[in-house]
Amino acid sequence: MKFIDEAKIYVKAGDGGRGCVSFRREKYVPFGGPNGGDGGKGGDVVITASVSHHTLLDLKYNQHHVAKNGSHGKGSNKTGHSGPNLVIPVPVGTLVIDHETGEILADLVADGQQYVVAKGGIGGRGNARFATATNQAPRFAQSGIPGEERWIRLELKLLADVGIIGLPNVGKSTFISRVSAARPKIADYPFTTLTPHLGVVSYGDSLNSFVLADIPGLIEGAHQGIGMGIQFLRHIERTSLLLHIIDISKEEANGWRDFEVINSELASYSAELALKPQIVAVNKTDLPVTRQKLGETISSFAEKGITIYPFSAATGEGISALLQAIVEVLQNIRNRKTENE
Ligand SMILES: Nc1nc2c(ncn2[C@@H]2O[C@H](COP(=O)(O)OP(=O)(O)OP(=O)(O)O)[C@@H](O)[C@H]2O)c(=O)[nH]1
Ligand SMILES: [Mg+2]
Repeated sequence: MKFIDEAKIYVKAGDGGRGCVSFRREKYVPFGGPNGGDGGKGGDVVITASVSHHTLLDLKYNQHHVAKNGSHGKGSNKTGHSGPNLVIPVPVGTLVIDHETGEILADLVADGQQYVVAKGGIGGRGNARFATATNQAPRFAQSGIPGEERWIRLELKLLADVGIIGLPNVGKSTFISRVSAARPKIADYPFTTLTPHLGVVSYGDSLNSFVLADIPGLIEGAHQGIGMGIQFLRHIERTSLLLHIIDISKEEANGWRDFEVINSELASYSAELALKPQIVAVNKTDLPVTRQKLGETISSFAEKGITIYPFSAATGEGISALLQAIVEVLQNIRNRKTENE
């Protein structure tokens, strides 16, 4: 399942510094010549593809990017310092588009690939440069050229990093709405979600943002077409990690049994999917029945070596610990991927 992440940003390169008007003044040198240095170049705005960035989320909230100006020239033929380039890191796979014309300026496909979106202005020439045989003491210098500026659009096709699985009604959609801008329908009946939804989640550092996919709930027999069937599993085939949500808020619910039902449906769909790492979380800890059954559920999973993350999508309790766990696992998987490359 593809999903476009977008950000529109304003970039302005630094202006060139002004050239200097200055004359040599030394004792016993009656006619010191002009010695005004040139202005420094303004910094460029450079977009750089980086494997450690995964979404455009931080750029959505940070729209203006202005590089520093070059400094002005000085006397004694000193050229002003150049403004440093302003580097904007984006995920690998980002398209850089001119907002006004719609023209694709760059397709950044490799780690470290760079594109200068706004060139810094060159510095103005100091008066030393204008000395001629007929005008040996020019009293003028150039001003610097302004840095380029433009609005650009960044576009990234995202693939989900984490897929949410579970029975209908466990609160998959409520969770994704709580942690991202995705707004799938939520209701107190099974099969509320009829199509997959993706959301970008940021947790802590923007480097840790990831894409979460909510798909319709599965039930026993889904592989035979019961309920919504298992065809939606193809949307999470390429994720790195599954978030398995369990609901024990009904008296008769048994967390372990539900967990096994879903896993056997996964296995009927694809052995590869069934082998993906899972984080298991119990939702609805705000409800008394859930709280009452939580201890025994945690122990029954612990016996199999599985940690349970309890949370409430309704109140937000436990969500931060759950996101932390997801981000840590993803980080490990991403690190391993980079090592292998
Ligand atoms: N009390 C309580 N109710 C919750 C919580 N999370 C979700 N719910 C409720 O559970 C019901 C189902 O929530 P959904 O988010 O639609 O569940 P789902 O897993 O997406 O369901 P399907 O799309 O049908 O598979 C809704 O009535 C939610 O309001 C929670 O933390 N506490
Ligand atoms: Mg849903």
